[in-house]
Amino acid sequence: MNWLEGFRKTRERFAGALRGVLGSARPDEATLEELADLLIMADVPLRLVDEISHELRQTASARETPRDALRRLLLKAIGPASDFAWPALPSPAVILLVGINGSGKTTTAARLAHAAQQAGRKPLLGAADTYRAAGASQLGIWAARIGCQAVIGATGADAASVAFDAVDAALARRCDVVIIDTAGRMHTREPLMRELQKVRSAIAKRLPEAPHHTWAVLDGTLGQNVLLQARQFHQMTPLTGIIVTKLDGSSKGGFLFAIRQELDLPIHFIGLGEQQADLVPFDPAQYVDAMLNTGNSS
Ligand SMILES: Nc1nc2c(ncn2[C@@H]2O[C@H](COP(=O)(O)OP(=O)(O)OP(=O)(O)O)[C@@H](O)[C@H]2O)c(=O)[nH]1
Ligand SMILES: [Mg+2]
Repeated sequence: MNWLEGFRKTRERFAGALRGVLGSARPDEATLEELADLLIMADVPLRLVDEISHELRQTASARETPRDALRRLLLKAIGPASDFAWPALPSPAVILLVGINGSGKTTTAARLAHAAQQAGRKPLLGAADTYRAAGASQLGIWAARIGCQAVIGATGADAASVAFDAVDAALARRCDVVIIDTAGRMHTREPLMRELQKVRSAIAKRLPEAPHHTWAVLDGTLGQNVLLQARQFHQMTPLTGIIVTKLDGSSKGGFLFAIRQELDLPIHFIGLGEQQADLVPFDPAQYVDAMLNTGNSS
């Protein structure tokens, strides 16, 4: 799945209006208003939409074309790429994944392990989702498929001790990246959220500087609603970044701008489909170009 296809639903929202804007040296007022409405529906933050409308009104007298102006604004709003790189991680490094139910944590843990392996690291998957038998076995199946090490917690086991065991096993087995999957939890459920603090301190007990990364895995179909989730998780267990999944099923792909503007956290990876290879490093320029592409196919 490529970027254009991954953001197809979002683009379809405003492609028509965008064509009107980009196709003329001087877009008319009705087209600009239509574009603003559609961008808002795609969850592009209001402030950015206002800025875009303002700038596009100026392009008639400026030397910059509407397309160049829009591209410049969007690139500025999305900011630079994250500096995450597998080779730069210390050895061993621990990455903790958190998020609400069904956001894509387990799938993402497996895909990250695969990506780490491709980058020449030796990953270990830790299944600290001990609420449901299915949670742990799902990750075990992934580990077998990828061919990587795994520590799978028994159903009902203490998530914190599974996380400890995973780090311990990684040290014993000389694995150098530990990816820990946790149970989905509502950001509003205080006791469940507290459990994350226990998981975190158990990890640090075995490896003092860990976890090196804590990433919130957010469901891209929910749009800006995930901002609140991310803030709550950030309070419980300081985040070092965001992963957004399911963008292929979302028409609100414009909310990545809101993440960058409201949360001040890097977006490390995004999910553009159901295949293993569909979790890709977030590339701001590819994102902006996918947004501005007005063709109707890949
Ligand atoms: N289309 C699409 N589906 C995805 C993507 N990422 C994950 N999914 C699907 O989302 C569903 C839920 O994924 P899981 O990884 O089980 O989610 P989870 O966060 O572990 O769920 P809980 O453990 O129940 O909280 C699965 O059917 C995945 O295949 C993506 O980028 N695109
Ligand atoms: Mg899961």
